[in-house]
Formats: sequence, C-alpha cells, structure tokens
Amino acid sequence: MLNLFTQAHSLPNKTAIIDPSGSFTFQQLTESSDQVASVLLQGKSDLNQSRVAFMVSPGFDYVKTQWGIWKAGGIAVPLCITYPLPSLTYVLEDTKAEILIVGPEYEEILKEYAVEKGIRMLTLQDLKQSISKNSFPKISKDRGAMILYTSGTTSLPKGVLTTHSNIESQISTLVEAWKWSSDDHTICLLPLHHVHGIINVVSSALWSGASVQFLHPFSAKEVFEVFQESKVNVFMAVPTIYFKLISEFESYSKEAQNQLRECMKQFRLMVSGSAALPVSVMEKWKEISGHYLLERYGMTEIGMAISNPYEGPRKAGYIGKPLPGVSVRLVDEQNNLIDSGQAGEIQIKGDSVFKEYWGKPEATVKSFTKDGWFKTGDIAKVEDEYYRILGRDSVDIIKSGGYKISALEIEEILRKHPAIKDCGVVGIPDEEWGELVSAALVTLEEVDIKALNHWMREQMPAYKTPRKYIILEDLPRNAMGKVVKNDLKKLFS
Ligand code: MLC
Ligand code: AMP
Repeated sequence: MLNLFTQAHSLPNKTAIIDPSGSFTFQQLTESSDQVASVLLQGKSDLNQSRVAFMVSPGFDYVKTQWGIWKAGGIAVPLCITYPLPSLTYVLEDTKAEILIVGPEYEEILKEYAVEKGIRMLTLQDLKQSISKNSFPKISKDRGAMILYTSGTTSLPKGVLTTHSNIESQISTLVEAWKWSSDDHTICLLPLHHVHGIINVVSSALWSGASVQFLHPFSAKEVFEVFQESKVNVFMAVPTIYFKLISEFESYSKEAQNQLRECMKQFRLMVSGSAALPVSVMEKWKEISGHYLLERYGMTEIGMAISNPYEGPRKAGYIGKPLPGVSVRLVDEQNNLIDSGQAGEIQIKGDSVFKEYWGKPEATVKSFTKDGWFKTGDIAKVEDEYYRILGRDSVDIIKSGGYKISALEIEEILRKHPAIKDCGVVGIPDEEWGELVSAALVTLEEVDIKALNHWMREQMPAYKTPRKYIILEDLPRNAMGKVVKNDLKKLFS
C-alpha cells in the first residue's frame, strides 16, 4: 500500500474532504477510490503504468479519481480544467493516454475527440457502476505515478514524470518540516494540475490524516467566509492570491476586519510560494493576519527544495534553507561550485527529484549534470545561510499568477495569426501578478487586439495569454539579428 493511504486506514471516521457537494470521511475516500480502481481495471490485474488522464473539478471526485488510478497501477495525468481543446489534446497525445475520466462539466469538450481517437472515456457516473471489487496490484515505488506539464525554454510544455517514491519523498519532507498532523484543516484554492495544489496542499494533508476543504473557483470573499468558520488552521497560496486577499480585506469595515484578524491569529501556518513573495505583501499580510508568511521554493521537477523554517526566523525576501533529505548546491556555468556569497544556479539532488521528461530522453539528459544534479535554471545567493533568489537564467520563462509560462510557446502561436509578421513576448514586473505576459507585435495590417485575444484564448489557457500589447516597426535586435528581450522589456515601461 502507498504511504499516502496509511492514515486513511487508521482514521476511517475522520473527515478527509469537504467540498460543495458535502463532507467525506477517509473511509468514504478509501471505498470510492477502490471502486474507481475496480472500474478502471475491469477485472485486469494491473494497469501497468497506462496513462489515465482526468479532467475533474477540485473536490472529493478529483481525489478519489487520483487515488483510484494509483491503486489500479496507472499513471495519473491531471488535465487543467480551463484548458481549451488544443492544449488538452496536446497532453492526451503526448502522454498517449489510454483512458480519460471526465467530470460532467467537461464531457462535451472531450467526447468527440475521445471517440475519434478510440480513447476509453469514463464519466463520473461510469465510475459508480456496480462492479465486483478487483484485487489491486502491488505497486513498486519506482514505478511512474504522475505526469504534470510544465513550461520551460522549449516552446511546448514538457511532461514531468514522477514515481511513487518521488511523490512520497516530496510529501514526507513537507510533513516533517511543516509539522503537518491529523489535527490540521486546510483549504485548497489552487489548481490541481500543478505540484503546489497536488503535493503541498492536498496530498500532504491527506497523508497526515488532516482535512482538506475545497474552494473553487478562487474568490477572495469566499476564502474569508471560510476563514470565519474558524476551522482552517493551515493555509497555502501563491503571492498573487495574498495580494488579492489583502485588497479584499482592505475593502471591509473595521469591525469585519477585526473579526477576521481574530480568526487568522488562530492559524498554525501560512505559506507562500511558486513565485517571489514581494516584501511589501509579506509585511502587509503580517499586519492584517499576525503571521509571518513562510516562503518556500520549489519546482514541478523537484517538489519543494528550500524553505524558511517552521520554527525560527522567516526572512522576507529569502526562500530559506534546504529541506530535510534535499541536497542543494550553487554552481557557475561550468557546473563548478561557486565561492561562498557569490551568485550561482541552484542544482538539486534527492529522492524527490523527478524521473524523466516524458518521451524526451534528450531533454532529460540535458537537464542533469553528469554527476546527477538537476539544473533548475534559477539563480540564487546564500546570505547568512539563507538562500535568496536573484532571477532565472532564461528571460523566456515568465511567472505570472504563480504559473510558469514559456514566452516561446506564446510567440509560436502569435506567429500563426495571419496579420502578424513577427512578435516578441516578455514578462513585465507587476505587483499583483508577479509578471504580466506582454507581447510586442510587428504587424502586416491593422490588428484588433480584442479579436486577437479571443483568438489566442481558443488556442491556449487564459493564464498564458498576453495582457499587454505594443505594436512596433521592428523588434530590438543585436548585431546577429537576434531579438534582445531585455531591450524589448524596456519598451513596455
Ligand atoms: C487572470 N487574469 C490575469 C492573469 N490571470 N491578469 C493578468 N495576468 C494573469 N496571469 C485576469 C483575468 O483576465 C480576469 O480579468 C481576472 O484576472 C480573473 O481571472 P481568473 O482566471 O478568474 O483569475 P483568478 O481565478 O482570479 O486567478 C488568479 C489565481 C490563479 C492567482 C487564483 O492565477 C491561480 O490559481 N494561480 C496559481 C497557479 C499555481 O498553482 N501555480 C503553482 C505551479 S507549481 P477580467 O478583466 O477578464 O475579469 C510551482 C512550483 C512551486 O510553481 O514552487 O509551487
Ligand atoms: P513550475 O515549473 O511551475 O513548477 O515553477 C517553478 C519555478 O517557480 C521555479 O523554477 C522558480 O523560478 C519559481 N519559484 C517557485 N517558488 C519560488 C519562490 N519562493 N521565489 C521565487 N521563485 C519561485
């Protein structure tokens, strides 16, 4: 049995999940995920790492599906629920998914495609069919468990394959470092196709026998309403969410603010990550909630690697120290250790580091040093033992709202538009979003930006689409004719 399921067996009557459809115990989660696994197996002994994609809204159905896939021996491929069809089919084709599970809201989007491609599509209703319970395969920990898509310096997102052992290591380090326990109650607001929501919030809580309350879609007002029920004591979010919560808080009367302050004082832990936390947001949040946010650093390929301490000083502007079981080093461009106090690339080793980029052996080899360190592409310094992120080695990677976005992927789509001759995409600093995706266009004819935006959103998720546009005669280039992205960034200010 996977360690993730241990507490579910020891605490059957405890509440595991609360979502808009109700409250569910660990016993219900165990039984429902067993049922999902039996339907998936259809009498077979093992899915043998077949990819099972699922497009299910955050909540009990999402978790029972994910657990059911793992129990049946499949590799779970969570699909982003706001992806338009082309982004979905990219993932389904890249993973060669054999089974697709869809929530009722998403049936229509995928039905025709699944029929055409002969993918076995199951609805949530199908997962409830009466079927005799299968026996489940024994899963060795080095088998593939999950594929998550992440953008990088190539135009198309890459699938990150983690094994059960990687996932267990990613969860257990956080449970230990942040002292998760079965007394905890957390709220999940984050999308469930990325590690932040899947590993740090949902899996760490359930591993510990804690309760997870789902709120979807994100609404600052509803988050505060849940806070006022006085059950939540652990909260994790990206900086943009803290920014939005602060704006909401500031719109309330003094009395309502004071009530909320009292509720938030009772929390055990509040964490920020996925993007740099502006010091101004950290200070403001301390003022309204009484909590110094614990900032930590992670990546899809490695889970969490560096964290401010649970006990001990949390430093604004710093990501902290290596987590238990994670080895971290800083190196120069030749992978030589840098002198202390100098800036270098963060490289990571440990059981939490992913197995491979799915179907991309060359990219996998390129992302590791010869002696097995994973190259993050993030540049940092150590000051008084605390790591501080200085930036990234590629200007083509943008972080907006906590999402990692490839400038190259957006450029490739923009260039397909008949009125666009050339383009350059960059991230412009923004207090709320971290960076704003911004596009400079060289056009062949007049372009209606509203219509262009609409067209873009049919091809890629809204969070990847440009928020600012400028039209240029030509893009800034160096003597070799290459676009100089840093010069381009200046043109937006
Ligand atoms: C949305 N909007 C944006 C935007 N995204 N504007 C600028 N930049 C962006 N990136 C606008 C929309 O157009 C809309 O405006 C309004 O914001 C609301 O849109 P929405 O889609 O409803 O946004 P919202 O639900 O408010 O989303 C904000 C958010 C979301 C912060 C909740 O972005 C989010 O969940 N981010 C978390 C991503 C995450 O989990 N990353 C972790 C990756 S793992 P209008 O005018 O049209 O109404 C990782 C590793 C690690 O990074 O270390 O954790
Ligand atoms: P993703 O590929 O979506 O998992 O994003 C991982 C990237 O998010 C890292 O490589 C960092 O660039 C960034 N990141 C995560 N946490 C932090 C943080 N606390 N501060 C700055 N950047 C962060």
